[in-house]
Amino acid sequence: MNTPTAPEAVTSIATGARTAEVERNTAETRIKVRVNLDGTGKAQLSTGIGFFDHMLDQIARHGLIDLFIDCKGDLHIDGHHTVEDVGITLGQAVAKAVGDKKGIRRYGHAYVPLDEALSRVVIDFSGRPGLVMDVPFTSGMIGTFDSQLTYEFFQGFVNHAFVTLHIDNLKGVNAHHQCETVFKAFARALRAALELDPRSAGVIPSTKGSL
Ligand SMILES: [Mn+2]
Repeated sequence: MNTPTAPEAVTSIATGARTAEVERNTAETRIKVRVNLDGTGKAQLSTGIGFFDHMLDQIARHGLIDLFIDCKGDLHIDGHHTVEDVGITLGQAVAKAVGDKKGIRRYGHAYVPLDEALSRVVIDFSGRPGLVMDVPFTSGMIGTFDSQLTYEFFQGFVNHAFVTLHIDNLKGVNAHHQCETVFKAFARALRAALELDPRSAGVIPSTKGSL
């Protein structure tokens, strides 16, 4: 499913149960991602965009995913390729780590507040990419991060993790808070969906028999 298309060169190595490593190199970005879905939230992140690292850290911490991300991107242009391609590569890594989805809860949702801001994220490991996002950012830039790239990150992620993702920022005045509640809610929803359900151990959570 993750067949690379030129000019991308993608190499993926399965490193064991619920872990994965993906390397993705293009003329625009060179990215290495390692994930452990059953981690403790350890993160080592280097994208060259401080606020973006701060958001990826939320995914690790609140998703209880060990996350290594190194991206050398064309930041002399802007952050677009870096943020989008990290989303793509993280999506590839999560898809690889989750494998055939046997025993996972499949659905997850979370509401996360941060002071005046409140966001809701709902995820389904459906096997189909889909993103519905309604986040009325109150500011274009958050530090050196363009808030518009939040959409590009999640679009990249869903296209390669093959998930359905609904993201709504319900309240918020401060753009840093808006964005942080989105990433924290995403992390919590992800954790819930990926959790192994002891009542359906070894079962693929679909009446179709595959996802
Ligand atoms: Mn913050």
